[in-house]
Amino acid sequence: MNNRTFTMIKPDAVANGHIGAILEQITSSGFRIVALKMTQLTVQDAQEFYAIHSERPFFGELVAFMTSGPIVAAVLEKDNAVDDFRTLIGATNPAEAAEGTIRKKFATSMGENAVHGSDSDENAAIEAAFHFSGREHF
Ligand code: FUP
Repeated sequence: MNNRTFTMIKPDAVANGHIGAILEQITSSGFRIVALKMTQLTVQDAQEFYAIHSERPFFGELVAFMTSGPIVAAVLEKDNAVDDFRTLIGATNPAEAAEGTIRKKFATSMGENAVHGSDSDENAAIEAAFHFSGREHF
């Protein structure tokens, strides 16, 4: 699946009214939306999704933040999707994100950084399957 990635518009960006602007930047950058939904993670969902970070000091805050309100989950298609999407969103810390990137424009802090983007093709497939059934991919 090297032409697909998974993203979430996180609770901060949803609460701040940025769903439309972020989806517009994603599609105008050449990504096709394959799957899309607004949903809210349970604590169990967030703990499972971010299990790789479970020993990190920020894990509790991360889970609390990611369950604090609705998110928009999506699967995106483009050549070189994982790497190109990570370039489009910018560095994890918005203070270090390049000008024009989604995190530079819409994120408020390292913890509340507006969007998620998968870090590998393998994780993109796992994360897409976590949120969407086969019949929800178009
Ligand atoms: P990214 O791949 O850019 O989303 O970043 P990571 O997978 O390293 O981190 C996942 C999420 O954990 C980030 F989006 C925000 C949070 N995080 C912190 O709150 N503090 C940190 O020091 C690192 C990550």
